[in-house]
Amino acid sequence: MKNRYIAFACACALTMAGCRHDSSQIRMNQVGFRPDQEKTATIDVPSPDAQPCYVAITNDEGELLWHGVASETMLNPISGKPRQIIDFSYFDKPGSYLLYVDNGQTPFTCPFTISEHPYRELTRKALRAFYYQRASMDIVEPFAEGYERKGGHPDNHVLVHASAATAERPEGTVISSPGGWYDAGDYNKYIVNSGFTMGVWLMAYEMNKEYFDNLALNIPESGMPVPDMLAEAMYNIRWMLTMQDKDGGVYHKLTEPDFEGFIRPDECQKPRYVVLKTTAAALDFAATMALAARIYAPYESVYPGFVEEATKAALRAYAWAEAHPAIYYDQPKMNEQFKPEITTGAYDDFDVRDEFYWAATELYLLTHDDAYKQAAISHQPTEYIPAIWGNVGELASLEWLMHTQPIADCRQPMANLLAHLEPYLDEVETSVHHSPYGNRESDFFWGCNSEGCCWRGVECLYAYRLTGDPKYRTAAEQCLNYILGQNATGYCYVTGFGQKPTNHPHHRLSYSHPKGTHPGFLAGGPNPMRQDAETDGVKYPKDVPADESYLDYQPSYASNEVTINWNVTLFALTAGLDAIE
Ligand code: G3I
Ligand code: 9MR
Repeated sequence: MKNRYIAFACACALTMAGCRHDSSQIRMNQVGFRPDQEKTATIDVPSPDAQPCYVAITNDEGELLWHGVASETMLNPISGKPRQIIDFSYFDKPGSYLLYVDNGQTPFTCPFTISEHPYRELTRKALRAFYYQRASMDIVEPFAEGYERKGGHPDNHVLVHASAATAERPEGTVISSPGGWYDAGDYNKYIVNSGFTMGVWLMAYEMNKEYFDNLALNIPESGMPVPDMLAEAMYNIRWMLTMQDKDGGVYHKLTEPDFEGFIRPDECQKPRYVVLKTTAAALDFAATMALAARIYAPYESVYPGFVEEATKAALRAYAWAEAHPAIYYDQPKMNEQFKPEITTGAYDDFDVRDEFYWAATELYLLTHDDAYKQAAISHQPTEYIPAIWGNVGELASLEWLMHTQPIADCRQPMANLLAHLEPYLDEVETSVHHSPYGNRESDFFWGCNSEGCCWRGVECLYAYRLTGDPKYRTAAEQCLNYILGQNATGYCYVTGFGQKPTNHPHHRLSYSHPKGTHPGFLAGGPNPMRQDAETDGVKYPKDVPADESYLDYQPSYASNEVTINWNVTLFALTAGLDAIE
């Protein structure tokens, strides 16, 4: 073994310069590492009995800087594919390097970098993605950074759909509901998903206030006496406020009857409607406005009257929900009763206890009215479910943990968060991704890169903030490593980043723009349900494993769309890590 090793070390030095780059067999974070961050890579090996590979690190000139041996071979529990882990954490010198691997086939190299703030630009681009998503306005230089376009969907002539008709606003009434962000790859605007997105957004601000106060985004509002990150959010919050009816109820979404074609926003001509006021929309709206009233309180001079307006809107929406506690968005049923039929995204939710829990929590934190505290406690769920657009209870639990001592009657003390995370952290040492994510079939579904991976990383950041235990910071970084390349497909799932980035997202703005794919967007990720299979030529490889059921192919909306609720978890993770001094 010793002789072979010496021979290998010599071979490295001799053959480095001529060695081919091949990141397809090395799966690692393609954006970069902090100097004192744990650094690992996953390598494909030809068989389950492959001997540990010899590895080395050189500079771009081929100078040998480090060498070592990979782990024993492990099998991916989902695909059975043999992998080894390289741990080069000890190597901590900032710079650009090559990782050299001899896995018994053709030796190959993969570039990587070490720097003080490797996630700063990714955070900035992930936030700027929301500027690109703005409806109703031109995207112009110098803010567009190469992706300028004419605005579309002024949404100043929006029709009240029959499902939302009232005596004061009968069917066909024209209202104005401009602004806000397009939800995703489509051009519609949805209150439920907007509410969840604003919750994660403003909670991320609260956790990393100083960081975001100093993060310049080059948006039109840059330079105002308000953090760019809050100015960007206000563009969507102001739209949300226009979705509240006179009775306090909130329209579920603003939408064309069926999805628009893959054309530019300024080419779109379909009529747009506000539809059915629902309990979930009212409660997500109430939580958003109560949270926003707290967060923007210091900026009354920039947004005069906003705090009072948001507070009143939140109280009215919550009261409407109490008076209408079970109005659910059931699109097929709505279409049986009302025309035109609506076939766009549903964001349907038939259990609103979690929305009552979140809205009451935010109203308690804003007003300190004990009635809302009692309401929150009465709607607390008994099990700990990771927050997604349709289950927002964890947002409330994290707010209680961050803003009050775990109150005796708040049945979800700190222990629940840590108990929820522990089984995933226990998987890292035997994970072929060296990550607390991606090791079980149930990790893969529509939007899992966000709702599974990024959000698990954000949960770890909350655990780190609440306990100070560095293992949670490491776990959050391991989740980000997965997103940025240490995964079963080898993709860096963020557009514009890495050697093998997502390049063809299901995104009308990218597809219809002469410059194509916009940077900073997180792709949904592997989804074995494959709801888009056979539509528009979407064909998955036969017998593809769950963790590889991903197509970097524009028509694949079930694995390759981009959305606001996914991007907010991406920057909540990257900013939360980048903000740690
Ligand atoms: O959470 C369960 C998981 O526990 C289970 O193991 C898994 C497999 O059965 O399913 C998971 O639920 C999935 C859910 O996404 C996860 O959030 C559902 O199957 C899946 O149908 C659901 O898909 C939603 C999709 O619309 C279809 O309704 C996505 O969440 C949602 O992000 C997506 O939203 C669309 C909008 O409607 C329109 N705009 C684009 C946007 C993104 O594609
Ligand atoms: O583009 C739509 C995407 O935003 C949605 O998430 C997805 C599922 O609702 O639907 C997409 O629209 C497709 C439609 O469902 C089927 N015909 C092709 C449309 C464009 O891919």
